[in-house]
Amino acid sequence: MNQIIPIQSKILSENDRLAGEIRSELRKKKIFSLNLVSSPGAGKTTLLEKTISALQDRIRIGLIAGDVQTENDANRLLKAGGTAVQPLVTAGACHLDAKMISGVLPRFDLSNLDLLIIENVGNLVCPSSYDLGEDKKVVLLSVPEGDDKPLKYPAMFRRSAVLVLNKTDLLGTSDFDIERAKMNARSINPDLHIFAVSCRTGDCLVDWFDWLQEMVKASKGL
Ligand SMILES: Nc1nc2c(ncn2[C@@H]2O[C@H](COP(=O)(O)OP(=O)(O)OP(=O)(O)O)[C@@H](O)[C@H]2O)c(=O)[nH]1
Ligand SMILES: [Mg+2]
Repeated sequence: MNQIIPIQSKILSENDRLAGEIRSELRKKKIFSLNLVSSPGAGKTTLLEKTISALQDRIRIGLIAGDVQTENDANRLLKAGGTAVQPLVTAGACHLDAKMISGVLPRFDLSNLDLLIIENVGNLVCPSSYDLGEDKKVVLLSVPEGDDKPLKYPAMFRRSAVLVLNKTDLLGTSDFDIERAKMNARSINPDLHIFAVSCRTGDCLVDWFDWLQEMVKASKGL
C-alpha cells in the first residue's frame, strides 16, 4: 500500500505535465477543447452527433472517440458527417490519459480546427483524475441514472465546468427530479453551467450549440 500511493502520484504528475503541453499547443492554435465524461450510455456520442449536424458548417470540429473496445462511436460520428474523427481504443483501460491524446493528436491537421472534443470512456470515476489538456470538462448525467449521482460521484462534478442533463424526454418516467439533480450538482460545484436537454427530441440543444459557438469565438479572441 505504501508503495502504491507514490507510484500513482508519479503517474498523475507525469500525466499533468503532458496535459500541460497539450493545452499550450491547442491554445497556441486557438482551438477550444472539451473532455466529455459520463457514465456509460448517458448520451455523449448522441450529443456529438447532434452537435456535428448543427455546427459542422460553421465550426471546424475535431473529435476523438474514446472507448474500451470497438470503433463504433467513431463510426457513428463519421456517419453523422464528422470530417475529422479519430477512434481511441484503450483495450481495457477505464479512462483516457494525456499520453493517449498526445499519440492521437498528430493525426489531426490542427491548423484546420476550431474545436476539439474528446469523448472519454464511459465511467464516472477514473476519468475525473486524468487531465487531458482540455479547456473544460463537460459531464453528462441522464435521467435514468438518478438525480443523486452528483453526490455519489462528486469528483467528476467538482472538476467539470459544465453539466449536460440529458434525456429530459424521460422525465416523469421515474422519480428523477430535475430541480433536485441541479441542487445536488450545485452543492458539489456551485459554478457549474447547466444545460437540461433531450438529444432525442432536440429540446434545448440550441442553448448548448450557442454556448459552444461563444466559447470557440472567445478562444480566438473575437
Ligand atoms: N430517450 C433518450 N435516449 C437518448 C437520449 N440521448 C441518447 N439516448 C440513447 O441512449 C443510448 C446511449 O447513447 P450514447 O450516445 O451511445 O451514449 P454514450 O454516453 O456515448 O455511451 P458510451 O460511449 O457507451 O459511454 C442510445 O440508445 C441513445 O439513442 C435522449 O435524450 N433521450
Ligand atoms: Mg459513446
